[in-house]
Amino acid sequence: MIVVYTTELEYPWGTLRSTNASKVKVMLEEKGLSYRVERMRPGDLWKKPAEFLAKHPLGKVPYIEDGDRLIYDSTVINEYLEDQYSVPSLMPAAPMDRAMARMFENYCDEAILVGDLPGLWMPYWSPPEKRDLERMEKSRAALRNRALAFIERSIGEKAYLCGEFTLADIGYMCLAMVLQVDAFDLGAFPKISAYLDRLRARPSYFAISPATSLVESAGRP
Ligand SMILES: N[C@@H](CCC(=O)N[C@@H](CS)C(=O)NCC(=O)O)C(=O)O
Repeated sequence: MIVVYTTELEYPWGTLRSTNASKVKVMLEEKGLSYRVERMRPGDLWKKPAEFLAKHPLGKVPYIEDGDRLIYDSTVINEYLEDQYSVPSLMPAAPMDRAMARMFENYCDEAILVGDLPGLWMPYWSPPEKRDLERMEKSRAALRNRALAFIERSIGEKAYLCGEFTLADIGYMCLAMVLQVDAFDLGAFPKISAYLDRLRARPSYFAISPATSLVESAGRP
């Protein structure tokens, strides 16, 4: 059984999860693979004890163990899962379509998950009175000006970024998770609003939904 190492905690305002590790959980769910979640202490992400660095040399989550194989980085892990467990395929077939899927995936990582989203997401791991509201508002504005404007244009009339659901959409499911906790106003982005609702309606979203408890989302037998 595959083991996913991540950080997840329950709060009164929802179950919060590592965005990058949530990409991997959704991929495992979409592939119908058996897995177990191993939760690390959030403090270890900053303290980076030696035993953690021995597994992931950057001291980040996620990493997975698949038998005696250890793989880190959400993008690398999801490509590994696609290569190793090819049915159902979550990548288009044609080379240019595959490049498009990878570009959307890369955009989500760079502009959103390690770009403008942490400034909004990290404060939720603290009680309301300790949150930097100005930083959160700046992150919302940055998201609106860059990533949301780009996705609104890119999604067009399609159901998913590449037409069919692919690996490219998975990172945006993690955006859906964060914006749900934030009750983010998507009034100016009707296409994204419908797209994120479509992503939230997929059964795989249950594994990362803020409404899903830790007990309910510890893996798949
Ligand atoms: N490119 C990495 C980014 C992983 C990442 O930044 N994870 C965050 C949690 S969502 C983390 O571990 N942060 C601690 C740190 O940056 O040192 C991936 O996709 O896995």
